[in-house]
Amino acid sequence: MSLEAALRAALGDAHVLVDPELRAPYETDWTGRFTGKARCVVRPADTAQVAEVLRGCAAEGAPVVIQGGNTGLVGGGVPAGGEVLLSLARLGELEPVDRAAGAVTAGAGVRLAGLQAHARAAGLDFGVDLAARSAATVGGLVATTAGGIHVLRHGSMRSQVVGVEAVLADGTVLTRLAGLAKDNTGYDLSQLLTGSEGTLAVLTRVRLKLVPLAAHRAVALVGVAGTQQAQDLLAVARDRLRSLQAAEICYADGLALVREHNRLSAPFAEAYPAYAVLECAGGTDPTDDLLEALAEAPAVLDATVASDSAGRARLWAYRESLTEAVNAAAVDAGGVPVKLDVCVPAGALPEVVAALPETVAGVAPAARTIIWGHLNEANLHVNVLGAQERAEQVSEAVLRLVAAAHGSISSEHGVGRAKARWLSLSRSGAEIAVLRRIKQALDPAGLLNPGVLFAE
Ligand code: 2HG
Ligand code: ZN
Repeated sequence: MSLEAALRAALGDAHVLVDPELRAPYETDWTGRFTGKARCVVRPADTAQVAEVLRGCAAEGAPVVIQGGNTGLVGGGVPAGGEVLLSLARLGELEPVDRAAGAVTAGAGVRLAGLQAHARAAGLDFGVDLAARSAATVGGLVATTAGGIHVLRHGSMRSQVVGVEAVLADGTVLTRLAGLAKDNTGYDLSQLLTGSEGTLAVLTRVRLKLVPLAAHRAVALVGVAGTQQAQDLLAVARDRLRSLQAAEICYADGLALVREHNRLSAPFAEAYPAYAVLECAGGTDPTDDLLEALAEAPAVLDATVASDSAGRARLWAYRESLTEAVNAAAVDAGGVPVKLDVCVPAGALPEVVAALPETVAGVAPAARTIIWGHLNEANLHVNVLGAQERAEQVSEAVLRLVAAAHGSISSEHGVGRAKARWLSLSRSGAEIAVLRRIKQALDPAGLLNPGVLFAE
């Protein structure tokens, strides 16, 4: 029996897609930059079916690429060519919130927005939030250690994961979902698989910690003179605002793109070189505290604050629409953006931001570099327009600049295929040797996400 026939017998005809038209939506990433043909797309319904798929693929030595919501930005969830594409979208089961533990168990295919709504209905919240919330799935968020806008307060995905269920490449199911607050019984497999980008196992269910639900929120959009001033503002906000949960930065060029794409009015009478978005949340209304902190921060050139939900969404839109606005601008110009996600030491942030446009121009003179990011973590999203043909050179130049500043070549999007060849800029030879030994131990035939994390 062919692998496809075995997969059909296991999953049903409707969930093994071989028709090119049906496969197509799975074969290209959201930005249009990464694309490849899958041998077939399989859509298992539960852990047992995932195990059957992996046993079948292992028997034939067929490589597998794993996909959640297909919102990844480093090509880690789309085929390079010829793999079985394992979509976890149907693993959408959400267990009732465990109020005693303050935790919930979710299937890999549960969407972030669904998880948030589920937690909120039980009077709790989920600690991670990001703009792709309506499509990004829990499995992918764990696999890439996604960060987002609330890392300042709650940490990244890694801090939320207290247990996982996963299937190894040979079909073995590992279930560790108890999520005990203290559990000191050897290597922590849940944390090992968190951030492993589908290279070690397929996550099928995860146990996630929940956080208190804040009844009140306030958001400020602040015009500042530059990166250093935004950091000065952040220092005041962190000192004074225990309710601070987000601190973001974008610049005049990015804001102009967003305004054009979303037809938004200017937030202030004047344009400023940089903009910070601050968000506070708590059990009591944080608006007055936020206003006082802004009044005490000399870096503030102008500010607007919103406490009601429509007003907060209006201010967040200037920051959260950047990805879509940049993509639209790239598509209008007949291309796709080159996207890099990096982290630098906080003290190096102003100089790295200042050096980036010139660094890019050195290898792609006609390119436009749009930067934004998570101010508190000094996590920059470097988006380059008009450099599709020079993507490798641009990536190399930016990542070398970041490495020279003692930063990381991947902050929260993962290494994927996009950055695999530059892994050695962030990890030593000794470390990479250990990573490869772990890969070899869990996936000896190298069937899971080949080309992701480790260049082939
Ligand atoms: C964000 O923070 C996301 O906006 C996406 O991580 C970043 O599109 C990007 O480069
Ligand atoms: Zn981000």
